[in-house]
Amino acid sequence: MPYGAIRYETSDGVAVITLARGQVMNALNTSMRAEITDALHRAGADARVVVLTGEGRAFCAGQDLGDGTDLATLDLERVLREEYAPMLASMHNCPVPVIAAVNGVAAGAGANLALAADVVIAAESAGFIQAFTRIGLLPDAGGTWFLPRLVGQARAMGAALFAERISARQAADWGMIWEAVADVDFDHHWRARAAELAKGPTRAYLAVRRAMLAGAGNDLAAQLALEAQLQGALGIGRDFAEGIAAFHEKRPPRFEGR
Ligand code: LHQ
Repeated sequence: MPYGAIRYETSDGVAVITLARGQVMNALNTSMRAEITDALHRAGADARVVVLTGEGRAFCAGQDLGDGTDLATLDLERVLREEYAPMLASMHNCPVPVIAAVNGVAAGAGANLALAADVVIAAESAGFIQAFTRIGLLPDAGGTWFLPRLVGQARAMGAALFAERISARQAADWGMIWEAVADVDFDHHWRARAAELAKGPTRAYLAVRRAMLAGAGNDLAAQLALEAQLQGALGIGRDFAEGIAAFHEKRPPRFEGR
């Protein structure tokens, strides 16, 4: 699929998807959703980590509200089921870890797209806005699933009802994201983080995601059984053997992601 609404680059095991509609703050339209979905599938084969970021001063302003579509007659249920859900699923099920490098404002579905990543790193000047109720909607793109898990019910409800801008620093303090980084260091920092994960034990990272997310729906016995099952599979993998060898040889491990 040729890309026009995003850019896709890979190097040294890192795939970078850049939302590239800077003139509208990288607002999401049908093409961009299809391209992100496609690129996430591709990245799973091309790289050992994928980074989602935005061009210009925004990460993503959510649904494109100004592309001429008559929003009053748009079938929102269809758009969410057929275009947003596959995009979120391709992120959530991506066979390599996903980093959202939030370079600027992330609003509406743009905020929740970021929160679907495994790790969110934001520039200090960035912010997150659950903008939906400002236009009479509820948080979609997974917002009602991710937000309460990340920050708890009280903060999720406040963020949705007041629809205020939550600064990157506050988001980090709340545990909504992994870290807020000074703007001058941001680019270098997320690239270093991505490079680190690209050299890591990919299968272990995916097992971490799976177990962490399953925990909310499991009782302790079921979760211990899942951990045992996943650890059993990792225990016969090459990366575990390499990790143990490196430990004994007092050297950094050379993981292959297998
Ligand atoms: C935009 C947008 C935008 C187009 C800024 N679209 N142009 C799913 C299913 C289907 C339909 C409904 O929605 C959904 C899910 C959703 O995502 S609903 C939520 C949609 N997003 C929003 O409500 C956010 C709207 N934008 C804003 O609140 C502000 O623009 C933010 C806070 C993002 C940035 O504020 P400022 O930094 O003050 O910039 P600005 O407002 O001046 O915007 C700059 C330009 O970007 C401007 O264009 P212009 O030609 O005047 O320079 C905006 O019109 C354009 N823009 N967001 N979503």
